[in-house]
Amino acid sequence: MTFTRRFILGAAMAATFATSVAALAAPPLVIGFSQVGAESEWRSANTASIKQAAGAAGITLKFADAQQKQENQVKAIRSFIAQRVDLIAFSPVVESGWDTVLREAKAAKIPVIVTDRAVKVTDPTLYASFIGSDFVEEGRRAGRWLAERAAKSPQKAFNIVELQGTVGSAPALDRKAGFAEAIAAHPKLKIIRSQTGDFTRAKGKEVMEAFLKSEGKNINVLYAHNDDMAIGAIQAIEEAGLKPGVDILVVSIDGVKGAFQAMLAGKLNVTVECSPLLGPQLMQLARDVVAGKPVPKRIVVTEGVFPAEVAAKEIASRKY
Ligand code: GYE
Repeated sequence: MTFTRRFILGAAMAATFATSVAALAAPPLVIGFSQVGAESEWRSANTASIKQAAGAAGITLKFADAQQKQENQVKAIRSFIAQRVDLIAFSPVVESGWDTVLREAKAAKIPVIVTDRAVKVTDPTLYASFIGSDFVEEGRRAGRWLAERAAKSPQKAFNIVELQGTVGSAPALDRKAGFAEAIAAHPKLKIIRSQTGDFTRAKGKEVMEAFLKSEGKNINVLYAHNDDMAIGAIQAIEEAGLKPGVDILVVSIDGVKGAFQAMLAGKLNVTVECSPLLGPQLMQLARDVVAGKPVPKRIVVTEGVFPAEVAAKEIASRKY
């Protein structure tokens, strides 16, 4: 090898080495993430997805659980600002009341991604992007399923009791609105009681017990805004000596494993899918936002509907 060739080769190797050292030395992206809580199977799967995806992407995740309280989320966001993270992501427990803290993030030049649940803010530039499901459509899907089922039945009236999610949360407001819209043109379908069960099993059971006490055999359908409340309510129905899925049709949303098991046991009639597996997309989006790339303001997750008849075929491939 001539001197010149050796020199070029050496220089090239040194350059490659320098680049990889620079890449290694670049500090990892730091994301502060404020999670709603651990209220449901959906939420646990969502948390796991986000933690795994951050690990796989080499992103440092500062994770804060708000225990379903907005004030805890505001505190967490303020602490992420003080720590000067590269980006803040959060799943807002309720829709309203975020303007002030998001303005503080903007003033500190820390970009924000809203995930899972939407926020209502006066200034849309307060966040870079919102990635999550179309909850109104999920409500419509539940309503359409019921309308079709009712249309095929000789039964004249279907009295519905509704278990709403957390008061003021996007999924509770939207799933209620979408369902109401889908059943509006069907005189057989009527909501007779509607109350919050806060997206938890315990509350779902408790409120269903109260519904059963006051309405008893008058109830033909339970529409629950999530599977956990439906599962809690199923217990209440059984304890009242009735057959869930038969005496009372059970319609819910999420598509978690527990719902598939309930369908296989004949106790739940349908679950509308809402995917919690947002982690990988969220990490990619965070990288793009921090790199200053243009990103869509709204990213909608694609989802399906699973009636009990397909539960046996689908359960093995369910990831949450
Ligand atoms: O449906 C429910 C959870 O925001 C989509 O929150 C989420 C909802 C989900 O507690 O199970």
